[in-house]
Amino acid sequence: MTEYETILVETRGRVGWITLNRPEALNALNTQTMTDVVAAASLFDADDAIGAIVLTGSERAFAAGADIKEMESKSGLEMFMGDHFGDWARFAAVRTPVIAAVSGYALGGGCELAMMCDIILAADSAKFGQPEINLGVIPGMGGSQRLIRAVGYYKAAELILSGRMMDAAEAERSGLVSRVVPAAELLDEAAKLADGIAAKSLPALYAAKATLDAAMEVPLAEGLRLERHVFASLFDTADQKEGMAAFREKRPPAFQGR
Ligand code: CO8
Repeated sequence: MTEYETILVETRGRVGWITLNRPEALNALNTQTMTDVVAAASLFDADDAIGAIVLTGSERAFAAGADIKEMESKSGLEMFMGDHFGDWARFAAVRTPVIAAVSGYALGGGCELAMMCDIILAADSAKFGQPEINLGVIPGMGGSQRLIRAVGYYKAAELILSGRMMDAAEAERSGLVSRVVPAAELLDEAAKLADGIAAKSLPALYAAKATLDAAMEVPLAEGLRLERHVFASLFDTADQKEGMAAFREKRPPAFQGR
């Protein structure tokens, strides 16, 4: 089992769980956290026995941002040449569906990390925001791009320019969060959702995620073309035959991931 410094990692059934674990810093994301999360997510992603990943934090904080104390003294050249935090792109690129289970603060890089996931489930205690403007900087892990796609230009502009936090209800109304649940039920709800997803056909999950990702980037006609090709390609899987036979035979499908 790989050793990690800043996260806890566990496999439960077909779900890989990653828990950010720097309580002394409200799970602020330093370079080691990035290394740990990317390594753990990559291992889960390479494992066909894993059909979903849950990323969570503590009750008080999902993550209160990038680690300000680690960044404070760096020069622009150091940030640029060190590609500081660039490796998070590898986390965003995992093919396995990832659920962010957010309780407490998801600020700055914490909000941006949640937005690298496919689904954001929030406790009613969750608080989202991009407060970088208060530090004399701007979002640097995707916030200025992904938040607009999630909540629209004007809401994103208000949040990024003012640094204001929004609560879970506002985040749900805005479309950032798929569902808000009582804080005490967050992990159970995340487990239920993840177990359900992980029981589906793995090739279909990868395909669905790939087309969802493409929708964020490509023009409609190109996205529709991709969707048609990917849809057709799934008819070469045993899982498609099983899924449709199970429907006809009125029984639950038993997917094999091929
Ligand atoms: N970095 C480092 N340490 C932190 C951070 C952080 N982001 N957030 C909290 N901590 C530490 C505090 O310093 C404190 O440590 P100590 O006890 O040693 O003083 C401990 O966590 C507890 O925090 P507080 O005492 O402040 O707790 P409160 O309950 O009073 O306040 C808040 C909670 C409101 C969340 C407050 O801690 C806060 O405002 N934190 C900073 C939030 C923030 O500004 N986040 C954005 C950071 S910048 C960023 O994310 C940029 C991302 C892009 C980087 C890309 C690089 C290329």
